[in-house]
Amino acid sequence: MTTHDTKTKVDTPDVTFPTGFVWGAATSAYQIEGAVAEDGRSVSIWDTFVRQPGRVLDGDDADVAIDHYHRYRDDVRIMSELGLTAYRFSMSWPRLQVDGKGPLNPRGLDFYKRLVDELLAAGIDPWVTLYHWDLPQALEDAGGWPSRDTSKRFADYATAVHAALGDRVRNWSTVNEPWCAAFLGYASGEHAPGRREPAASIEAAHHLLLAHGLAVEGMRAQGLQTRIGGSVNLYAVSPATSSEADHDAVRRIDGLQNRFFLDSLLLGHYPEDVLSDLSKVGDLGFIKDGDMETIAAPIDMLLINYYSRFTVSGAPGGAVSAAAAPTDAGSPWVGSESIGFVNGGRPVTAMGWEVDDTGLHEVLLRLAAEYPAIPLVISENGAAYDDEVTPDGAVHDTERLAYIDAHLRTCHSAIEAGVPLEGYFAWSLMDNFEWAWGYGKRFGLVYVDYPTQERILKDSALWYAESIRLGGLRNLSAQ
Ligand code: IFM
Repeated sequence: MTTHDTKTKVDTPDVTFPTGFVWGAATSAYQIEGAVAEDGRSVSIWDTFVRQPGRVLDGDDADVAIDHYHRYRDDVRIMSELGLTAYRFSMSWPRLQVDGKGPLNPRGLDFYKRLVDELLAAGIDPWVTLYHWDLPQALEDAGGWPSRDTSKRFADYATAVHAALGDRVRNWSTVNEPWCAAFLGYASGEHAPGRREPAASIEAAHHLLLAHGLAVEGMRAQGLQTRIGGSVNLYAVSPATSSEADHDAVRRIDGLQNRFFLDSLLLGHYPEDVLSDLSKVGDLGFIKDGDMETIAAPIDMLLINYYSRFTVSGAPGGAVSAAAAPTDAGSPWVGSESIGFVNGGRPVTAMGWEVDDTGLHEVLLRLAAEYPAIPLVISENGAAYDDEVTPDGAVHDTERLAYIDAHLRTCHSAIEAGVPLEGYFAWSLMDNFEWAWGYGKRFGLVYVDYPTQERILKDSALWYAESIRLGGLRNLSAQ
C-alpha cells in the first residue's frame, strides 16, 4: 500500500458529529472478493452474466476483482489506518451456501469468520449485508426472484448465517437495494440475470421484500442481541417544470423508486397509486394475504443509499436518461417507461449522476416526517470520478472529497434538525467492479491499480481519516 502526505493537521472542525456517530465505508462481495471458484463457492448470476457478450463494458469480469478474498488482512489494515469505526460488507450467498440450499459451506463461512475476527481485533465494527445481488445461479435456474420460493430460500440462508455469526456481528442488513435487484435485473436487463420481463420484475420486487421480511422473522426468532435492517436506495425527485405532466412523472418515479419500498417496509402496504400503475403491466395476484405484515416485520434501523436527484418530465419525447446504461438495456421504470430524465443543471459525476446534497436532506427529512421514527444510517454515499495517479504517486480526487464533505454536512444538519441518523458509510472503501460498467468507474476512497492490486490512499481517504479523528469536518474553503 502507498500512502501520501499523512502529516497530521490540528485544525478544529467547524462541524462536529455526536459521540458514537458511525464513521464507515462500504463494499460488496462480488465487487471486491474475486476467488470465484475457490473453497467450494458455487456460481452466481453475475458469474454467468459477465460471460455473456455485451453485458459488461469491455467484457470485464470479477473473477479476480480486487482480490480481497486473499488480501483481506491488508485491506483491514487500511481501514485501521483510516480510523474507520465500522465496515459494511456483504456476504456471498453462493460462497456460503452451495447452489442456495442446504447446510452452510464451512470453507466459505471460515473466510467470513476470519474477516470478522480481523475487524474486531482492529476495533472496527462489522456491518453485514446478506444479499448484494449475487443470487446463486441454481436459484435463478429455478425461477429467480420472480419465484416465491426464492424468498424462502433467502430466509433459510439468512437465518443460518445469522446463527453462525450473530455472536460477533451486531449489525445486519438483509437485502441491498431491492429496486436495483428487481428492476435492473428483470426489467431493463442491465444487471444480472439480464431478463427484460417487466411483469416478472414486479414479482421480483415483491419477493425481494418478502425475502427481507421472512429473514427478519427468522433471525429475530433466534433471540440474539443483534440489530437488523434493510437497505434501500432513495432519490430526491423533482419535476422538470411545474406542468401537471411533470408532477405526475414525479409521482410515478418517486412511487416506484422510493414509496414502493418505504411504504411496504415501514407502513405495511404498497402505495395505492403505484399498485394501480403496476396493475396495468401484469396481474398482481402474487401478493398473498399476510405478505405485507411479513414485509413490515419490525426492524431496528433503516439503511439508506443516496447518490443523486432525479429531475423528471412527463412531456412526450422528454425521455433523455440522465443515467444511461453502459450496455444495451431496456427501461427499469416499469409502467412509466415514457418518463424522461432530464439534466437539472448541476455538476455531474463520472456516472453522469447529478451532485446534489440538498436531495439527501430532503430524503432524510421526509423519512422523519412521513414514516414511523426509526434509527437511520447512510449505508452508501459517494461518487465516481476519473481518478489518475499523478507523478508524485498521489490521487488528488478533490471532487470526491468535496462531494463527501458536502453530503456529510447535510447529514449533520439533518441530525441538528432532529433526524435520528446514526452513521455514514462512504461508498466505496476501494475502487472495484462497478457492475455493468466493469472497472470503468472508480468510487473508492482507496485507488486500486488493477494490474498490480496496489492500493493507494486517495486524498479523499486521507481527508476522511482526518475527519474521523476530529469527529467532524474542517472548513475546506478556509485552507
Ligand atoms: O456500486 C454500487 C453498489 O453496489 C450499490 N449501490 C450503488 C453503487 C454505485 O453504483
